[in-house]
Amino acid sequence: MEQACDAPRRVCYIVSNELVKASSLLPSNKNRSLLVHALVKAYGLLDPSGCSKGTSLRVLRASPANPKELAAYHTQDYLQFIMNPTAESMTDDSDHVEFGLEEDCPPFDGLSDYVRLVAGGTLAAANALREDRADIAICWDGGRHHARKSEASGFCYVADCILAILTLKRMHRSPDSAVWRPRVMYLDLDLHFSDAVSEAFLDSSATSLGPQVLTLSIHHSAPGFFPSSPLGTLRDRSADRFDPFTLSLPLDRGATDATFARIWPSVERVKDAFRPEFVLVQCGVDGLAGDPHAVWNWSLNDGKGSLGWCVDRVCSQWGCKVLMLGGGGYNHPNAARAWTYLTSLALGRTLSPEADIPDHPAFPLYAPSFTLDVPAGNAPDRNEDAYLGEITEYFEIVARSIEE
Ligand code: V1P
Ligand code: ZN
Repeated sequence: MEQACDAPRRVCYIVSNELVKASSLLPSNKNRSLLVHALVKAYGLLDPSGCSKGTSLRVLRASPANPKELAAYHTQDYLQFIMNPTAESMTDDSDHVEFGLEEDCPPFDGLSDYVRLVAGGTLAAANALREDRADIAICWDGGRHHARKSEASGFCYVADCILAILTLKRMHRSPDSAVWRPRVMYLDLDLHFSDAVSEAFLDSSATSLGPQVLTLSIHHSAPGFFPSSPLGTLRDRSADRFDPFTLSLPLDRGATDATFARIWPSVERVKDAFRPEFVLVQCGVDGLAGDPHAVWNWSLNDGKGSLGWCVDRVCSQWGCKVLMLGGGGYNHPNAARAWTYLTSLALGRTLSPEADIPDHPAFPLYAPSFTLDVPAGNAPDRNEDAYLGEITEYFEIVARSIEE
């Protein structure tokens, strides 16, 4: 069962056998990529014939990013190391520790292909938007928001979000020779704070030409919860170095659709103040109910405030070009459900949450519901009304300072 959507849109979806193979080796998410793209295909979402009126779809292959593209952010030392991790370099010296290739980010067979293909996939999506070949571009294998210039961190080896923002913000000369400096909003919905992306653009707005990038991360924050960073808290607006273009919206345990519905007007208030041309949405799905983190209690498609509702607002109401990336999500069948459902929203072919999962080789993994919904559970929502009111006031003041 599908609902039609009339808004004309050109959607571009990034996938290739090489990308799926490489992503499926990621130690934190083994085989997730296979499951995700298999479910998207099983619903026929990539069949051009299934497009509703006014929507077109292009499936783009991800080709590996070249060294110059990676060096737009990463250091040569880091690239050289992760592109050639030999047994000796991993054991003989402490470089792998310096570059973060331990604990959360162990080296793995296929790492260099993985890095090149994920960056290549996200950049193909960003370039399709930048060159006005698409209105919405999707790369579910991207969204690696913890990787730094010269350090892998939190299951992230390549800073594809940052590379995409750098691409989207690049100056453009239009046919009439006017210079265009697009504004890019980065909205991160992952359970974890987007530390590396937020740090990369902190204070970058202080140029005479005005700010070009605004980052807003909605995430769980608590002592000891990864990643610990002062930037991930509700930051003191009166502090000397407060940057209204680097924003955090921390939520407590148990966040439900009702909490997201309550904070969403603040997100849109900031968006309206900043007036971005491009929005990059990091759609990490580890805040959904059923994720092994068991921190938030967010639904995929129960209605207002659900992840699907929020992403649909961005795609349908914001009037921006949208880059949708993946991120965290450790209940792999639920990640596949979520990104399939979000793909259907982007295509204006919203799948019914009650839709039966189509028969395909991974079908048994969708037991016991065999449907596309990810409903909330029973955990209590610890985000109190007073705190959410404080958030509303805080973001109203921030939005005014953005408008100044
Ligand atoms: O908590 C930590 C570090 C390890 N230090 C001692 C503290 N790391 C987390 C990393 C979570 C990364 C999330 C990535 C994303 O944002 C998407 C891009 O979702 C961590 C966790 C955890 N539950 O927070 N590492 C591990 N679990 C882990 C578990 C088993 C084996 C290796 C790492
Ligand atoms: Zn996460």
